Amino acid sequence: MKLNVTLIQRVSVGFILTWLIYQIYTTITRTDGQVDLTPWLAPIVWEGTFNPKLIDSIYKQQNITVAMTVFALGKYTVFLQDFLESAEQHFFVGFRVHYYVFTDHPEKVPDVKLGGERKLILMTVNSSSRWQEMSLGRMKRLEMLIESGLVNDADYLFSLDVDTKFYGRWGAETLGDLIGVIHAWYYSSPCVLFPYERRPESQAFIPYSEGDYYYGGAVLGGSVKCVYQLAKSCREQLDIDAAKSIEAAWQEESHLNKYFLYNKPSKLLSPEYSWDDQKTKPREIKIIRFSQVLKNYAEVRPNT
Ligand code: UD2
Repeated sequence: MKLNVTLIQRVSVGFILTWLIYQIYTTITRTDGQVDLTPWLAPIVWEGTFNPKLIDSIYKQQNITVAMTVFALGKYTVFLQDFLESAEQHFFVGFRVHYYVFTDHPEKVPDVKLGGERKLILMTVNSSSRWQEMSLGRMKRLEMLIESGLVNDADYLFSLDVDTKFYGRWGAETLGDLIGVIHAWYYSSPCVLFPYERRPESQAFIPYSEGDYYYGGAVLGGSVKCVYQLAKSCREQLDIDAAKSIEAAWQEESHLNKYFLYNKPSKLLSPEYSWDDQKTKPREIKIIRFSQVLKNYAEVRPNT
């Protein structure tokens, strides 16, 4: 009897290990030169899978405008200089780009020299006393910006974290209807380890049996219409949670993950497009294009 129990335990451990290895193997789908596809046949953009000149020339013929929103509230204005200067070097170079900078401290927005056909629109907003609200409020502000008609002239819209910096090209390969980025800390983790919201009472709830990828909240994008649907839906879900005094595990990032589970992105950006300066570059990451910079949370956040 004792022997049987030990055998069952060994078989179970063996089964779990095999399953974990299989999950990790199927999650790391990095290939060289070949286009990676999600199970719903959306491409995952990795270095070496596209021709930058060719893809830019296709979109240049269409004379597109790319809008980008960035939020710098409270002390996060300190990140704007590096963010904007590096964006000028790498983000849609040669395209018409409109930056919408949301801030409660317009006087702290640096005067960065912009290239031709690139402009910055300052959006002054009210301050907030909690960092969670500044992060959460982005969906509502994005929804309102699109409703206001201000971005009507844009074909595509991205919303990016400000505590970041561009280190490499970010061009037309990132365009599509609905764009999400695979989180740098979870691209090789099995789905059950993703930090999705696991409490059923939250609108962001995802059960352990579901999930495709873990998407970072630092990057979202797509056509203005699709970004509007995303922002509106996430804002509605956030409002329902707020009415029940629930804040999802990773604020709007949790709701974004729920949205993408049922509204699959048409293109995924690899973690090259949202790395973390804290994280050493492994072999499978050929280039870091955009990355979260190191920050002292106690210094930049009004509350911790
Ligand atoms: C993660 C996500 C972030 C967001 C957050 C959950 C990544 C790399 N980052 O980062 O996108 O989903 O978790 O809430 O996936 N902000 C201000 N002022 C503040 C606080 C925040 O302007 O005082 C804005 C700013 O644009 C910032 C963003 O909100 O980039 C997200 O806040 P964060 O970077 O502090 O969040 P973090 O590092 O936990």
